[in-house]
Amino acid sequence: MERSASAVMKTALITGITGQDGSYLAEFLVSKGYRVFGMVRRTSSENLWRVHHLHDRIELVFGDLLDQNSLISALKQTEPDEVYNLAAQTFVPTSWNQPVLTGEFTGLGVTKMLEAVRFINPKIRFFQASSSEMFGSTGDFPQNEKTPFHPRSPYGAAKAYGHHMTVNYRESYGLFACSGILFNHESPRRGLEFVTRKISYGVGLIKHGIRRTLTLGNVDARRDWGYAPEYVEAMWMMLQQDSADDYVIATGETHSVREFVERALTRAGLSWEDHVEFDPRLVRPAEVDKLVGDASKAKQVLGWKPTTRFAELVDLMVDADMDQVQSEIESGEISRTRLTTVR
Ligand code: NAP
Ligand code: F7E
Repeated sequence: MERSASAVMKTALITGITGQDGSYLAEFLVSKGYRVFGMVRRTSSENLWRVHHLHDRIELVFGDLLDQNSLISALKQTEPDEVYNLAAQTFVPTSWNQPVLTGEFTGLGVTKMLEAVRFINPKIRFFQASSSEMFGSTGDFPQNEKTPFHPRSPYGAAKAYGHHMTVNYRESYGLFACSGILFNHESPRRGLEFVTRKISYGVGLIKHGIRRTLTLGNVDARRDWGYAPEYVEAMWMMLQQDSADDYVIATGETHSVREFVERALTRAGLSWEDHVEFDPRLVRPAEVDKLVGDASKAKQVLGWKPTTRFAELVDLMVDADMDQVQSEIESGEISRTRLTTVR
């Protein structure tokens, strides 16, 4: 691929650019003057809605985490200074249905990308999107970079493997490889199956008279929820340091799913009694009861801190989904297929 005329312009390759974080990171890096490449896998129907608005500012290359040569080829084509490995099978319940595939995407995929970096250009700076799910059922609160892992799902176990491999490639080969231990982060671009978006979109459907109920599993689980655009800035900050390291990225606050639902319903002027139902099929084989992160290292070293707090996050997601449902009604886009995905 032809290199830009500008000698100072940095180049980044983002895997998972079609996902929530990939789209925000692409926007952020474009705003910083980067040449941004996104790696996408071949799909039978188009899947670029989160990055449509960037179509003339990003470039796409084909590749799949399962295919080692495609990663090598993506690095050869794009010659990046920085690689952000955001691609993964990210939905925890799916990881029990497809544990092997999750291990291959979310775990081994990291090693495949690290090997590609080592082989093509070991000077490339590498970011791995690790997860608070690695802490699982640890009894230590709040969780920091030294808290032991006890993952409670195939997803959490695969992420722990990817994290350790990132650390190992730094220690064994001197790669500039960083692991961001990211606590839950949300936005109006979150997939509809994750609980926050399921709630905000569900509330939008109820408010517009399309649905009557929101059906949920364990509403007592507690999470540390932040705002996704702020988390992608932390990823970039990690790769701008003099040395590579690992950082917890979190708000330091924990709230239950119940609190999220209550705030969302209140925002829309709806009540729990009329609209929320429990479905035992949504309860997981093993739950992570409580997560809360301590991001003081990121604050001290990177100068990163979260600004969007819980109530503001819920409100912005509900407001966005009220508008989203309204525009889907107007365009006729609300289809039976779309509704069945939000069980
Ligand atoms: P997401 O919206 O589910 O996006 C996942 C991305 O991975 C999509 O672009 C998807 O492509 C891509 N992908 C999946 N399998 C792939 C494969 N085999 N080859 C190439 N691409 C593949 O996830 P997200 O919320 O943006 O999360 C980004 C990263 O941060 C993930 O690694 C996630 O595990 C991690 N993380 C997220 C959170 C959070 O709260 N959001 C917290 C901790 C860690 P398609 O569009 O083709 O499916
Ligand atoms: O569940 C409970 C559920 O699916 C949050 C991913 O980005 O963050 C995410 O994983 C909690 C769980 O996210 C429903 O049992 C109740 O306790 O939104 P979630 P997650 O599992 O925390 C981590 C950090 C990642 O790395 C992952 O990639 O909500 N819950 N009722 C429900 N969850 C869902 N999805 N649907 C329900 O109906």
